[in-house]
Amino acid sequence: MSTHGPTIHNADVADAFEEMGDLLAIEGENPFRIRAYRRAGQLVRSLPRELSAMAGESEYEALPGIGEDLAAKITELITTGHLRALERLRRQVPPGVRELLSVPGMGPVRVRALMTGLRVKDRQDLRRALASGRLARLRGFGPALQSRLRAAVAVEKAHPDSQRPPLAVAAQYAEPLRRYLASIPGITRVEIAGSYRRGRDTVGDLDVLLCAPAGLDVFGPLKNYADLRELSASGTTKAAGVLRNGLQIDLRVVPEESFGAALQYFTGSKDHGIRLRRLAQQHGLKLSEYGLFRADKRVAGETEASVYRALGLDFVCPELREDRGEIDAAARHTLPVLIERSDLRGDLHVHTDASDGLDSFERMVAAARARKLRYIAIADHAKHLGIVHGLDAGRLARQGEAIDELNDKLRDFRVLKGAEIDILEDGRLALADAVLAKLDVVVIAVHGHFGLTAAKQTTRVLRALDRPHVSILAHPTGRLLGEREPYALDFERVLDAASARGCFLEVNGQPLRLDLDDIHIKAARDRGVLLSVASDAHSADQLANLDGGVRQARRGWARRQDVLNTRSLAELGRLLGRASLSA
Ligand code: DGT
Ligand code: CA
Ligand code: CA
Repeated sequence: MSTHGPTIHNADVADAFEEMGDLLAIEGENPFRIRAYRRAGQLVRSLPRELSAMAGESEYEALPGIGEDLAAKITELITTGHLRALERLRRQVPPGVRELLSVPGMGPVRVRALMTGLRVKDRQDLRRALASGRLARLRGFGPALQSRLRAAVAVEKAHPDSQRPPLAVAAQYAEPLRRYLASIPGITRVEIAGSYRRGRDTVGDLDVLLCAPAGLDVFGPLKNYADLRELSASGTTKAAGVLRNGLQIDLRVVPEESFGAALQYFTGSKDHGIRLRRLAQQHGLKLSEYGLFRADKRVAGETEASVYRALGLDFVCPELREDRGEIDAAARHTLPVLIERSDLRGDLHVHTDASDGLDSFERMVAAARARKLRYIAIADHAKHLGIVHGLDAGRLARQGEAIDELNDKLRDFRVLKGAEIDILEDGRLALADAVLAKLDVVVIAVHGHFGLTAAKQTTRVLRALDRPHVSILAHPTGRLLGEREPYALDFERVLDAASARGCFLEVNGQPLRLDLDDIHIKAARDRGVLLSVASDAHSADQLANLDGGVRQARRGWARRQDVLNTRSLAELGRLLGRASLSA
């Protein structure tokens, strides 16, 4: 790995495309081209597979929204590490102007207006234009925006690297690093601890634990790692570094006999660790990253399990170590038996090329069978304003016929008829009740009007849940990691409604959604509202999102019995109120 140039990750391609889109917009280019780059950027960022691991242009072109031109650009980036078109644009747009894009409230259209209207070329110019009142003369720069910009230019720009990357993005850096470290002679164990191991939805940094003989220089070989931007070692046991995407890494080398204690300590969470140490004290013991000690005698520490056992606790899975009652439960032997991926029998939210998916439903079915599922629900978008290629009642009926035909041929697998239906602003649904009645699974979701007040948003969602035939509320909080906060919603009331009406809440496994989050999952589970762990796959590959969904469900204490799609088809039919599925 060290002999080649740095790996080009999906995030690098996404950054390049998004920057292309921004720069073209500043240049006042064709909106379609701009949108094409932005869409491609978004798509690439959330791809579960690395582009660099794909077969090449033919496979890129099969991705939605990637045509010949973009496929060629991906190839150029991956093979050369550069994009000539981007470098050209960068030369045309002054750096200060580009930097203005990072000011909250500023987009390319506004940057362009500033540049052409007031010859603003950087932050300094913007600050002056605000101070002199000249900005007010510009169309679209009202008092509200002005005060927002004033506040924004007053504070120093946060370094974009300081954002917490989503777990799936961190994994694209962490796993190659893990493999590289494991290949260094002398290193016998590599564990990535911290929030990464706990499966948190985003991670602040990577905490890497290594086991190697005392005195071995492991950091020397690491300096050759292509994805590493900087590394500063203090001695042979401790180092800190930064990866090329800005992700920090903390490295520790620990001896075999205290590896478990160190793993326990650096896995955290901090609050879990503090509570554990307090418990150790109550037992007259001392717990540290070096082991569990009675006076000077080590009583445990070689494995994590030995530490928990010596404290009278059941083993606590990393996903649960957030100080949310897990230590008490471990002491009382009442920890939940967490759901595993192999418990899932189906996936109740997948898309096909009938709407905005990539693959035919036959391919989705084949991929689901290969992943040992017994049923999937095709839940393509229903037609509605702003939904591209959404299905209307007629196309949905024809898809239903095709599904019936396929089901007749399939053994040990069932394709369920479903749809993902927009919740309109007023809480109505984008399809009529009579159409919904014919479906096996009705997935509803908010896809717009995110900015409503909590009262309005809650009323809207409750009204939608009140419709007959509704099965599942998809990605219930609407967050997009790093991009969009959850909308305002009274989740307790949504839980009440779901519980009263026999509806289910989704745990969407898309890497940037992971929605519900762990806290909400636990609340739903505690209330007895079943969860649908779903891939929301838009291609056969993305069925892998189920893994992320399961990890998230585990963090919310979910057991097999808390999850709808662990049930047999007959049981599912009963829970969905669709007798036809039990046949
Ligand atoms: P992150 O990186 O912000 O996503 O979250 P973590 O949990 O990975 O936190 P990090 O990287 O600051 O530290 C890694 C682990 O090291 C943490 O989970 C527990 C342990 N640790 C760090 N600082 C402290 C501390 O002050 N007290 C205790 N008890 N443990 C600590
Ligand atoms: Ca960390
Ligand atoms: Ca750390």
